[in-house]
Amino acid sequence: MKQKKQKKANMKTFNLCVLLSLAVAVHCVPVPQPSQQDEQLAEEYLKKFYNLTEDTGPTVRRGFSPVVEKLVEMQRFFGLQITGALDADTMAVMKKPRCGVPDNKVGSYSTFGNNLKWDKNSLTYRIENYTPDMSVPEVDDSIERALQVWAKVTPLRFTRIYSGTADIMISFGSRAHGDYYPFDGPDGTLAHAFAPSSGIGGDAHFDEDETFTFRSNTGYVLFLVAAHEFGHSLGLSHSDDPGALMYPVYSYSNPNTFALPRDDVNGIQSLYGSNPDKDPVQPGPTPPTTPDACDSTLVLDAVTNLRGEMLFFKDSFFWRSYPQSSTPQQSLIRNFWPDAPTNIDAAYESQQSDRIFLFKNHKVWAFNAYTLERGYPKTLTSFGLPRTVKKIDAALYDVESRKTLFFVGDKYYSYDEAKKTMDQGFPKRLDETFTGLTGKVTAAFQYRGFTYIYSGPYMFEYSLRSKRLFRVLRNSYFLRCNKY
Ligand SMILES: [Ca+2]
Ligand SMILES: [Ca+2]
Ligand SMILES: [Ca+2]
Ligand SMILES: [Zn+2]
Ligand SMILES: [Zn+2]
Repeated sequence: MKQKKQKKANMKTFNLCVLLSLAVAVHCVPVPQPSQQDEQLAEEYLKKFYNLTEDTGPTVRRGFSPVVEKLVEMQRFFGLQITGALDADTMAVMKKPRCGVPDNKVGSYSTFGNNLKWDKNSLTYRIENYTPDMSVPEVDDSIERALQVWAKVTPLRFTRIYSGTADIMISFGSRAHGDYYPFDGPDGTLAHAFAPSSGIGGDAHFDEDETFTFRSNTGYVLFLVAAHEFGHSLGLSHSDDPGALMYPVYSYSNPNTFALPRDDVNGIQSLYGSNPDKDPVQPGPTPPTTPDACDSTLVLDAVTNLRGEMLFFKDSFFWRSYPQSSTPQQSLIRNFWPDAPTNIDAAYESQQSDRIFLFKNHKVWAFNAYTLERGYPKTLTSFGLPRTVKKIDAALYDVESRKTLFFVGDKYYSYDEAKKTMDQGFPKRLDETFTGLTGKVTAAFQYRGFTYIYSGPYMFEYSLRSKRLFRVLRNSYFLRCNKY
């Protein structure tokens, strides 16, 4: 009998590793040596997804082993710190559930090259067998909708056949299943698919050792996994855009509200063009776009410190910036805090209680590492803010005074973290303390003793103690654009 493991909190476990590693950076605990198990896992990962081979000829080139070269390639793809070592962040990414197709290029959407695509727009598909995890109609519906994701934005049309050989043969199998790419049991590789060509080309295989679901966020949503795999079946390779469907790592999103992201639309249309039947009156949802650190007009939702790092929030995403590194790593908020809201208003870190607070409208969420604290979300009144305050623009923790400042319109409040009460004499007018600030406050945080107040794409640098404005900077001062 086949054993099926419950994958209830997989992502969470990995995320914890990532967050705990933040503590390492602050407290300068020596990085622990990777275990033998991790080393072996890493080697297999690099062989499977980064084309690391056993015999790479002369192993030492300028002092770098092929393993380190491939590791650097992998770290670059995922926007990790390029250390060439098996640090905690790198191991955490390697342990995430993902697609079995190798990551062959750094960049946003990519194709397999050599114009590898179907030379016809009418394709057939056949579902060869079913997973016992879901009902037959649920599997049929998931597969059909996953193909329609691509049909909606291209001239491609899919017809189901029930016998014979289809262009896209779809099957479930475990371990060795008839090609040279055996699956690996529960987790790890979830599925793989082959680029367009005859025979096995276009076919999609799903690892039966996974628990697939129709729409639940426990187990893997078949629709999401299939939509990704069919991207390969049609000629797309992996994207390093963490918001893209073609990102190699699985992440849950609600299948009922799924819209194909911009990066994937651009990718598939580069091969097949747009949908000639698209309704010009009701063109459907706008493809979601991943925020770009290189966009000089970018207005951040919130900025905060977290255990010595800087976090920059925008829409469903955030960037982490390590003090020692110039490459910020972009991730989906839900991959770290599954219970957190997106499009937040404000964020701050209370060093007092080792919590990060996220604000949206009249609610506040408190997290310790990735865990939502009991009793949250609460309302803004839990801080003693008046009921008339329906949302805040920004929040900032002042290390020296141990006060948290809440920015609301042209005023700000001061909260005493130790006493857990609002300070008397507030709200104060912004310009009493922050001279030169004319526009609305959009985000705020402190770094190395300076206070940074964001207003749109600009950042005002103050000393709180002397109430002096030092410089007006651009977003890009901390959130570096790392293209080229
Ligand atoms: Ca085929
Ligand atoms: Ca697997
Ligand atoms: Ca804000
Ligand atoms: Zn893939
Ligand atoms: Zn296969």
